[in-house]
Amino acid sequence: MLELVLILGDQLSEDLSALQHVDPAHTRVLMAEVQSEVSYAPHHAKKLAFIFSAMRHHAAALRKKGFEVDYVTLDDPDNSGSLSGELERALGRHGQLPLRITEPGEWRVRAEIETWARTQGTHLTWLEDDRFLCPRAEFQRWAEGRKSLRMEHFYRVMRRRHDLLMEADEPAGGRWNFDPENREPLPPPFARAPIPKPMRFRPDADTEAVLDLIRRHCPDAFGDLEPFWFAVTPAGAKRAFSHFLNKCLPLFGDHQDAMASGEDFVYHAVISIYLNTGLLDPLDCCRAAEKAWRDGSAPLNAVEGFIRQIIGWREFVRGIYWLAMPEYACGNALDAELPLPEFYWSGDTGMRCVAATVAGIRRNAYAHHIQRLMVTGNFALLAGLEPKAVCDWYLGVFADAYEWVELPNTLGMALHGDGGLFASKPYAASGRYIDRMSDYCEGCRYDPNDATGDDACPFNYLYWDFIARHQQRFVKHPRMAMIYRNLMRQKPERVQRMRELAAKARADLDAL
Ligand code: FAD
Ligand code: DLZ
Ligand code: SF4
Repeated sequence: MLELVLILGDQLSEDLSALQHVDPAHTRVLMAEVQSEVSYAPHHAKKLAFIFSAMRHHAAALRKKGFEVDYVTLDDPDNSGSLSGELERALGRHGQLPLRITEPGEWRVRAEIETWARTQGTHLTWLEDDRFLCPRAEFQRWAEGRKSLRMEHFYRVMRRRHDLLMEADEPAGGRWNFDPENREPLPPPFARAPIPKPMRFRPDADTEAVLDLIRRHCPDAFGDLEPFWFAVTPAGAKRAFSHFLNKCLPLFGDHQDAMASGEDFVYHAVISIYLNTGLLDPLDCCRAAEKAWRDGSAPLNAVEGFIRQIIGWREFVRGIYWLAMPEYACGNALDAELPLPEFYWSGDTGMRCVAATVAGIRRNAYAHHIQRLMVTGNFALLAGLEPKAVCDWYLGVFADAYEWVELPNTLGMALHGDGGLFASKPYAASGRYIDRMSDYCEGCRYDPNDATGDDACPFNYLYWDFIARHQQRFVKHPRMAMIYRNLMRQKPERVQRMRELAAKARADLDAL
């Protein structure tokens, strides 16, 4: 009997669960470029091009394996504009078929398909997405009955389960976590070797066709479409990852939290776009990094830091997402309500750290973790930007953004909008943190050491205003006690001045 398999734009693994144990002769694969997925978030032009080009290359690879693939392009005059519309059209072509789908990454997409299948009376089989190491039900069991959900506890379970960096039952090097050794700023440019850039790929004819499609269909998409340099096949993604292993991993650990002008990537792997679409496998990447340590080509603090991000944070935030959705998306625990300033799109602000981060995002559809958390995220938290607007921005502008990973990171980790479901206290920081971890403040029109003068760094007075504004909520928090003691020690006139500056800034953020 024939079955229809829908493959979504982030399900581009050849061994996807929906394609396991199926006979190509009895399967029709459906892949569709649709307007509803293009416009549910303000996607970066490079993200759209990446997804469509990778989808087209994947369709070609499946055809080579003997699958018959219905591939609907955005140019198709009969394109219905939505995933459910394309499912309906597919049944029109092939007659009533049962449908197999690997669980989508977003609640929204699952709900759309489920509703459609119910109304159509189509038999629907969901398959677990086994590209993740921790099945959803298993995370739920792990979370059940726990007073607090902490990544560190989950991470240890995952290390043991997958036997990564273990010496018998003990963590390699005698510690589970080398985080304190991941916080070195970069030496100045004259005192460091040039930082290797991520591997770049020249667009082939299929990618060129997609670039042309994006120019025509999405002329107003945010960000620079070109130069387009992402890999769009598993083979390309593997080369990009090997390049990271050889060139960047050894220094990734020390400088994981560092930021620098002119360095959009520092020593980061730039593989989330590939992991999240299935062009790379997370466990393969972790095993390769572990091998680099065992072979002596990368230090333990780098390899542990890298593996922690993947089997720890990446799996953990996905577990949180499915545990807490759909209510999770509405969280606004701190009652933040300001609209997103225009400079999140244009980068047009005197705050050099923000301007540099947004300029990098416009170029690459990428910013590394600390830029996302401590620059754009921290500003949004301190200023009190409305979480929904901030989350929509994050979901659109990053090429690796899908809600399962974007939402817990943005709403939970950066904005504390979930009230601290998994981050015990907000990641709020003043300009001094940015000054310590970057060179952005040199040459900024604001002074990172000033919180009250005309040139005071906005992060400084917004920080103290945030602390004061949320005093009732956080004053009893044991890990914030010192901060509140610090607030009390400051002269009332100084606090008042900072709060006035904050009120003025919050009334017109685009003037900053
Ligand atoms: P590296 O720093 O080299 O890390 C290696 C890998 O670890 C990454 O590729 C990624 O798969 C994983 N990883 C690292 N940190 C996290 C994390 N906190 N959560 C999940 N996986 C992690 N990551 C996304 O993939 N998509 C998003 O939409 C996304 N949105 C974010 C929003 C905010 C506000 C913050 C603070 C973080 C967000 N992250 C997101 C996590 C992280 O910033 C990116 O995964 C990382 O910057 C990707 O770049 P990289 O491949 O160079 O990562
Ligand atoms: C992100 C995205 C975009 C922009 N376009 C498509 C598309 O046209 N067709 C498709 O199947 N998938 C697309 N995607 C990825 C989906 O949005 C993704 O599968 C869901 O966000 C679930 O993670
Ligand atoms: Fe950013 Fe403040 Fe430093 Fe300017 S002084 S770069 S605004 S932290």
